[in-house]
Amino acid sequence: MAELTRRDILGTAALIGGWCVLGGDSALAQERSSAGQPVPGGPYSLPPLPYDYSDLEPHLDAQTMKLHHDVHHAGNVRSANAAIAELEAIRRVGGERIRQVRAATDQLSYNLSGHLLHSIYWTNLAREGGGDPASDSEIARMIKRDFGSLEAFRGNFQAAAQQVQGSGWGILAFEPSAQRLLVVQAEKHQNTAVWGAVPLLVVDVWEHAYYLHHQNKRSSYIKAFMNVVNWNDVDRRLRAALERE
Ligand code: MN3
Repeated sequence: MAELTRRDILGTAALIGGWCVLGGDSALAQERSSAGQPVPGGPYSLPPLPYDYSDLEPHLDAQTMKLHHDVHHAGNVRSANAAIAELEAIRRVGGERIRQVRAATDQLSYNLSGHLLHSIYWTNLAREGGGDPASDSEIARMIKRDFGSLEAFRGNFQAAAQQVQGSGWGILAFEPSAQRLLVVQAEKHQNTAVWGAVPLLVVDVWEHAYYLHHQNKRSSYIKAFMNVVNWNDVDRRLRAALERE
């Protein structure tokens, strides 16, 4: 029992420091051996891209897609699973460890939000995407109702994404209590969000999403993103959200 407790505490300390120590591997070795892989046994896993890395070129380049999915998103998955394991370890040794709980909860919010948003981002894109949503789709109807026109929505959405302070996301969401669409921002992955709102269309405006191809020109990347929006996926997400209500 004493041994288990000591191991738990050591594991806790390692994770709090931002490192996930599994099976005695160093954190760096773990990082190298498991690139693109989730933490074994964790509740979250990295979804495969629904297309090849190069399929969205010339709008989104293959190298960016590969690094973004295999490294950045995978990192969120690993760290979300690590935060879950960390909180379990803290509870085993007594959940009153305030600073450890705070740090692990913060890591969970950041990384799980990142994982969830990236998972939507990939499916929001398609080679044959772009243009306007089908005129008879639910998403087209609600955009016109709540924003006035597709053009007004586009202006609002692109400006919100462009003006995210630092790293974050522009998000079109369905807000269930008023049954309306909203454009919101997320700073980092988890801040300035609206509780209960369901993300339908998300544009990642972290520099890792565009810097290799678009350098510092976030607006150029956002325009390129709009050229590959999979409106069928956005509409499917809206109809699923409406059915849940
Ligand atoms: Mn990203």
